[in-house]
Amino acid sequence: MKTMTNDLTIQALQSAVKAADCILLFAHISPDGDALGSTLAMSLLLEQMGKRTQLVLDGTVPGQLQFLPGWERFSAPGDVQCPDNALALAVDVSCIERMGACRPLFTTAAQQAVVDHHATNPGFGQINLIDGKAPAAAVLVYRLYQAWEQPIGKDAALCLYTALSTDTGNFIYDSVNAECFSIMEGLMKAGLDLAEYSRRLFRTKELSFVRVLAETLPSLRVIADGQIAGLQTTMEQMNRIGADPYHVDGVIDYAIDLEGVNMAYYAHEKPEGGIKFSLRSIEPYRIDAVAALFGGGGHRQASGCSIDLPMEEAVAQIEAALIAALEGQRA
Ligand SMILES: [Mn+2]
Repeated sequence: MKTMTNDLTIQALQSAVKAADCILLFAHISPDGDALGSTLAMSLLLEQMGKRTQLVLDGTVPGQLQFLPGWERFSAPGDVQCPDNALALAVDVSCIERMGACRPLFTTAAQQAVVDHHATNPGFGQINLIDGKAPAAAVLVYRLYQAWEQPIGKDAALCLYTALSTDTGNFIYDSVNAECFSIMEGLMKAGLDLAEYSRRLFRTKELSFVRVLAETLPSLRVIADGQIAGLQTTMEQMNRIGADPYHVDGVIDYAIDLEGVNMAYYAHEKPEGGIKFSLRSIEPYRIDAVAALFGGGGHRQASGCSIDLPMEEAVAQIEAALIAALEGQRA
């Protein structure tokens, strides 16, 4: 990685911000809480410093995140004209392909910068503030507030909390460290309404999600002596419910959280045909190599891939690969 997370990078970013007339902020496709929360918190920081910002996104803001202050400010890349002397800043974007249709706009800007926390990020800006150990992009944005001695307002606190809590599974992933809680101390002091927003983020479900779940749970398959569980959803079901693609998010938990399960898959049919798989495993089991077998990727315990076959055949291939992986990894 041709990047460093140090004072020099933060200084270089500050100089680029000062020199720019306008800062275009980019989140990634299929935006999540961290992408949206960190981008919005970054724009609040820059505006507080007297800069003009524009938020750009290829996609829509999920309904469940439409409480984020400023969520409606995201524009489609086609609706944004790149101003002269603009700084393009990608936040939580692990590689340039994750910008989707925003990519030409990003590269057109006078200068490009990246603020991210994916260890695999190649550093696709001229300035790359990347910390692969940070559990969320929000951690880097918080550090910028501190480095640039800017106070955190109530809106920014909500954006940063949303980003940090969603990327850490509500503070339970391996990546959680003491810094998360010192950030939380700062956000609570800034007036974060934790009870209200933790309920919205981690308890409240959209009706379409519960309907997808109700359709999907009867498909539960448990194989390999209870160590592998799988679920599947077809497009016919999705269309009948009127669910959006993001309504499948979180369904995989019902497979991997089953007692005794070490690996899980969730097969959901894509609108254009073929099957998308979400894969999960429990430490010490790894799932990333299984995803890679089918041209996918991700993290050790959370990965994904696609197989362009009908449901039954795709599931048979994944199950065979999971059984082989389970046996290969058994001590
Ligand atoms: Mn993230």
